[in-house]
Amino acid sequence: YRDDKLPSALNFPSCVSEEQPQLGLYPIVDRAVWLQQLLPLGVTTIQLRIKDLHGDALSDEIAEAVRIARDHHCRLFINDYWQLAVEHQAYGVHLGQEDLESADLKAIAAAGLRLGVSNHCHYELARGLALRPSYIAVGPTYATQTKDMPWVPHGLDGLQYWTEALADFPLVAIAGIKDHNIGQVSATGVSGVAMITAITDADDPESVTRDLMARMANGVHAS
Ligand code: TZP
Ligand code: MG
Repeated sequence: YRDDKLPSALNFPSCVSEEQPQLGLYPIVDRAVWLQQLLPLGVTTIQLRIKDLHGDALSDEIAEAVRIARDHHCRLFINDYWQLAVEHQAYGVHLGQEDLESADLKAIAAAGLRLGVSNHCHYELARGLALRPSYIAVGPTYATQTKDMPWVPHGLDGLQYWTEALADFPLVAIAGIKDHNIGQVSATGVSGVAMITAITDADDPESVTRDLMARMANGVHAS
């Protein structure tokens, strides 16, 4: 990593408010049509993570997702494509550590977009936090097949450590989170719980999403 390429003292807007104090269930999806399906259920944060479109098709998909998210007052983070996120005035951008040097972070902040950053260890967390992002994602919480993750899962103890170390800063847990562990994950005090396959591979994604939101709320209250 080249830290000398990173700007300092950026100020990204907050992604939590009095009306929406937590990020909540945070589905990660690859098409705008998922927003049409999930946002009416009350999902308040979502990420569009597209890996297989280019040019106009990519731009149109992002524009469509921004429109749907606006209609539902949902916080939409665009993965990777920060220029298109700025162009279409998305709510925010999500970047991995490897994206931080090439993205124009100043332009993202200047356009008023929020920033979420992925982190997998202490070093990355320090690097991510120095940018003063809107939220920090930490993973892998559990093992996952969805993305190559060379890090040892940190589990609930790791999450508990991060939530205490970072106090009120919004944290998002990711990787391997399913219906059977989401209650325990949210009980650690994380603001958001991100997941892909628990929702996108479900036979009935809508009922699974409702169930996950209910389990998450119970986990928070049980802590
Ligand atoms: N980043 C870290 S883990 C992951 C991403 C995009 C995939 C998580 O997917 P799943 O299916 O919820 O384990
Ligand atoms: Mg990326």
